[in-house]
Amino acid sequence: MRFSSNVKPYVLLLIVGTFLLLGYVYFNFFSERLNRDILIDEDQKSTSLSRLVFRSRVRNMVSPEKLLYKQPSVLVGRTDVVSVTPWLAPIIWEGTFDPVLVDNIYKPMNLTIATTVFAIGKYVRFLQDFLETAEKHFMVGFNMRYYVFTDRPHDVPSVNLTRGRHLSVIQVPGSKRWQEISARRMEIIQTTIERQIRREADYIFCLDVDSKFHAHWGSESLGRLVAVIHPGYYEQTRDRFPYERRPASTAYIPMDEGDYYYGGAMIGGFVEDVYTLAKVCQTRFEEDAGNSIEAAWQEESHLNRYLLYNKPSKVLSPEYLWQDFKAKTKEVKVIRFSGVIKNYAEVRSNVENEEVAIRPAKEKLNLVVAVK
Ligand code: UD2
Repeated sequence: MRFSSNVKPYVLLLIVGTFLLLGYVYFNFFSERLNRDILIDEDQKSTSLSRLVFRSRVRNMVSPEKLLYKQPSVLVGRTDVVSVTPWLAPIIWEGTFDPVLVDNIYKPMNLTIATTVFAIGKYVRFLQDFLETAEKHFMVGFNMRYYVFTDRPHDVPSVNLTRGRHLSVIQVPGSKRWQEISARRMEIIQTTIERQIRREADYIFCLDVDSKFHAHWGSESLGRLVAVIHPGYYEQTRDRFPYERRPASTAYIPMDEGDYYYGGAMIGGFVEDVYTLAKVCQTRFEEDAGNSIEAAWQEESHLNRYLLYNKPSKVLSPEYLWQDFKAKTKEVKVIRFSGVIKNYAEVRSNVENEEVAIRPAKEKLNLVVAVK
């Protein structure tokens, strides 16, 4: 075919335009497929299809010039604890990081941290200490947005917050079953992320309210997906972890699998990663409910199953989740956050009817032995 000389440029332009358009379509379609393929878990794949936009993003670790700090060594360091997982995620212990250096890297990023906390029924009484101690020790110097979920908004104490820190109270229904409150947290976190947190924060921590901060908890804990090792089980072998052991549950973990036993009192990371985690755990919880099964430790069991196959990028040592009834052990140099001693029978709504509900956390171990 022959073209007249003034038609040629238009045809060329048309061909180039078509190629550019095809390239654009190809890139968008396949880059998305590629991202999906990185995910391991089946349930996570379907969740990733969501087109929500999040603020969270990976940033360069820029250290200010002329900052003076102790020279890091490759030979001298803590030898009494393991500070890296077999998949090469750091395990954060006192003495494995320089708080001044880490904070100087993260603070100029002008990050906003979301903290969700549930205070339903009588648990509202724990809020004052939780918030007051958080103001002293938790992510100090960072923009903070607390999201308090409660059925008793009028009982939320007024606590003085430092500049850049805000608190929102979100009313949620109460419940007669403490197990349901614990389990429903995943669903509520998920919907609140969808509605607002994804636009308001870069990182999120979801914490138990019946706890206090006792020492520095800062930017060393920031990561894509962050979990904490439960203080009750870090010296145990995996077959003694209180994972869900019934194959009928979607939280099931066989006896010969498992890395650590993670505490349900803390999940953290990029808002997007915590959103996916919450969504997957919620879906599995509902699937179990449809089959009349409730995992041994509700959302904590689903969390452990999720983290076994979707490894956290950072693991916090039990310094970040202690329990007041437990004596400090030699490897724990500093207790940063600890669950207060509570009278389960008094604070929980339905304990008088259910033997399992009054089983305090320290007796979880007995449960495992029984299962075994
Ligand atoms: C463990 C976990 C907890 C959760 C639970 C699952 C630790 C230290 N804690 O704690 O995170 O996985 O097992 O069973 O590993 N809540 C209310 N009102 C209620 C009951 C609960 O607001 O009536 C909220 C509150 O934020 C509380 C959280 O749910 O901190 C967990 O409940 P819990 O502390 O009673 O559970 P516990 O001690 O068995």
